Amino acid sequence: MTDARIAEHADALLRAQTSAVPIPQLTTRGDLDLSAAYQIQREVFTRRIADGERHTGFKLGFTSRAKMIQMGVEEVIGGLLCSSMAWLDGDVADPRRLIHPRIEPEVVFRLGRDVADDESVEAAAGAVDAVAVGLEIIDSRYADFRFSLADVVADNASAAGYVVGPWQQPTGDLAQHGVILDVDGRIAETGSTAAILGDPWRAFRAAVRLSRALSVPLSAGHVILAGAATAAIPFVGGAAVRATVSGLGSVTLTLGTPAEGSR
Ligand code: OOG
Ligand code: MG
Repeated sequence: MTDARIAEHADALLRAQTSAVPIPQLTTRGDLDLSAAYQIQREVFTRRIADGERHTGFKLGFTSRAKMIQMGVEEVIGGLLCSSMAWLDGDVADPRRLIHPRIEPEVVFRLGRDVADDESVEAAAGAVDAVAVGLEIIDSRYADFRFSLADVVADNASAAGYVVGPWQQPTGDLAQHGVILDVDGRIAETGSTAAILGDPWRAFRAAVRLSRALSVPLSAGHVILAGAATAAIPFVGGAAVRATVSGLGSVTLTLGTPAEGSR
């Protein structure tokens, strides 16, 4: 794909995100292969960084069957996280910046040091200095939240926001922890961290490999989202959504109503 075409697709996605108006899938306008899709993802991100955002980490998508089945996509994908996506536990997110947001529970890794290009993925696990429960807001820039694999890759794996609960000491055992997603105290989804590629640590290693294939640095202070263990649920105005992972604690995010969004 030509640079001009990549720039055109990046423009469209960036405009959809900043105006909160969805666009048709890019693949309805011609072929898009995965490598071009990742180039578009990177181009949008480069523009956001040029606009003053900071690179804060990396996310995986479709690491669980629940997510693959929900969205009809069968391959693990990566996306880039930046500072304007980061919320604090208990925050109220502004719905005016979102199109049709959904929210899902995540396991989050924090890096205490850079991951070196030449270290093994096993050694890279030693860079993790904390783990936590998280919530991710996904907000496809495509109409009706529908996309092909290449579309969703170009759209940065639908990344729109994330919030991290209290950091915990990293533990080798993350594989069999119960996951609960509740809305205003009512359970909406339940699952197990085993749904995340069998073990969130396996997702961490997949993130190291994928970030290398994409030449995305993993640096001290970055967070890595392992991918949701359950299907995502609609994030509706006024709803307080909490994710709990047994042994890791809880984290909450509320979506404001249009009149009261905090930012
Ligand atoms: C893509 C994002 C997938 C996950 O955790 O599996 C993802 C989407 O579902 O729109 O973030
Ligand atoms: Mg996710």
